[in-house]
Amino acid sequence: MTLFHPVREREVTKAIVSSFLRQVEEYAESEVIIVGAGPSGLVAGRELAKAGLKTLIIERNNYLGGGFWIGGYFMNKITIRAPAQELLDELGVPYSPASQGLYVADAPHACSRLIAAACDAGVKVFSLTMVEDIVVRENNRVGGVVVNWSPIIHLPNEVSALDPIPLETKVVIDATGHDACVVKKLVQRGMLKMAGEGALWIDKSEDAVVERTSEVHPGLIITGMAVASVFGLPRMGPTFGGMLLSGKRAAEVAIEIVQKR
Ligand code: 48F
Repeated sequence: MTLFHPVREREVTKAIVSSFLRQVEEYAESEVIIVGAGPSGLVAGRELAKAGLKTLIIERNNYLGGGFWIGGYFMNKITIRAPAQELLDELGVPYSPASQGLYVADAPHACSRLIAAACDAGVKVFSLTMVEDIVVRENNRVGGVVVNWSPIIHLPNEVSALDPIPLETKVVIDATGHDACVVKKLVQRGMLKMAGEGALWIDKSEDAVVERTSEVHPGLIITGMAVASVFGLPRMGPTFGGMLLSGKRAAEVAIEIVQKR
């Protein structure tokens, strides 16, 4: 008599492979693809899935959360300015006041609650998957992304000549942070300009990022630090309210686009 139910190795293999392949097949087409699972991407994903949209997040790392997981200065703490602590209340993340209108929370707690909330809402995630290009449609509208396994991209070409996988969608959200990786695919082809992010100025940056979260090219929305990189806005250091509220704004813009299409 053993504690666990008897199971053959082949059953474990089949369970994982068939479940994964079913998900790839199902998400070969989605309504929204979010590239990057940092704070802005996770909030956008949660809002979209809550609104009933078929939403896929693609993340190149084997962990989710981006800079939200690490917090500031490798010290595992995040700061949030009012009114963004309301989102922490909604997620059930404990925090304490640091000074007037400024709150501090444990990054792993905040991040894991946000990841769980996005998953609970119905977001699907492909991790260890890197977006390496975009799919375009008429008038260069963005109609999807082209992905590959992250480790493949780091192998020399002669070893890894592997065709990437195209995934279709109605709208793509670039939530890749400072790098703005999806935007760069358009910049390389002369379809969009990118200013590069400005110097640090906390007071200016967060409002500006939320305000300028928008569709910057047909089918492409930017959120989070990608907004600062595209429009030359100041950076903000380890304060995350702007990221969270930018993610909310990106979801609102995406819902409008999907409803029109
Ligand atoms: O950098 P990141 O956390 O982006 P964010 O949501 O938040 C920025 C803050 O963390 C912080 C800040 C403000 O407080 O300055 O930096 O704008 O998360 C971006 C995620 O995108 C992934 C990357 O691994 C990270 O988890 N990513 C980047 N490029 C790709 C990608 C790519 N080509 N394909 C898939 N994922």
